[in-house]
Amino acid sequence: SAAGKVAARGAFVLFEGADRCGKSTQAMRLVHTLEARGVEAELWRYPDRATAMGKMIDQYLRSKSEMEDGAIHLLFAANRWEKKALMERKLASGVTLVCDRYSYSGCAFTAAKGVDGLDLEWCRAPEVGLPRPDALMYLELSLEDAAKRGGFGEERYETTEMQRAVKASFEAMREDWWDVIDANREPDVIQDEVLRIALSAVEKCRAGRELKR
Ligand code: T5A
Ligand code: NA
Repeated sequence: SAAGKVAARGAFVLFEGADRCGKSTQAMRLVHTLEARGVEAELWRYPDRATAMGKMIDQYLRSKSEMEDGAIHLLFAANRWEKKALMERKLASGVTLVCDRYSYSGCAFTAAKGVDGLDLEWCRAPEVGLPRPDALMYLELSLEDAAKRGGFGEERYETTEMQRAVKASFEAMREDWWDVIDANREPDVIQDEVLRIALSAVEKCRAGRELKR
């Protein structure tokens, strides 16, 4: 038939980790490096503070508004759901999405609050059905080394106790297929490792091969 060729799928490449581990730095660099190598790539980040829901999240994070812990958790998840169809269209059209935080941050941060009833299992429920990453790079940095990168900002969750609990939640969620990256190195050294992992995910998606998870 005259049916067009199906475009190779782009890869969903995700960075996760506690605050100041270098996610944004690595994600931005990766997009540039991939593009320079002819891989069509876009930088995505969550929360997406540009949407109506994202604006409510932004207000909450900047402590300009208060919300029940369950409600803000669902809002973070809804902020991913509202972008789901677009994300899937982009991936299907062959664009690789380099994403700065996703569902794993969503679960790690809410669970870290230690609120009765809002355990990891509860946190995961609204994430089920969202796109799963083809590669998840967990940037690992000790609290001490993170502290060397400057003081906390003004946002909610930027306290030592919260960050300690967030790291514990990530540890509890950690699965074999994640790539754990030592984030306490020079950005260029980290980027070499990040690029290898991303290119391998891009190749697998292009070839339509079974992914390791
Ligand atoms: N959240 C998020 C939820 O509760 N639920 C959710 O569902 C989601 C998606 C969003 C907040 O919302 C929470 C989590 C967060 O609390 P954000 O906007 O992602 O927060 O957070 P930011 O404050 O922008 O980013 P982080 O603090 O997490 O920092 P990054 O992105 O990990 O680190 P980066 O790259 O900005 O670097 C931090 C500093 O370190 C330096 C950088 O120059 C910068 O100064 N640096 C290095 N220094 C030495 N060596 C290296 N290798 C370095 N790499 C970077
Ligand atoms: Na960031």
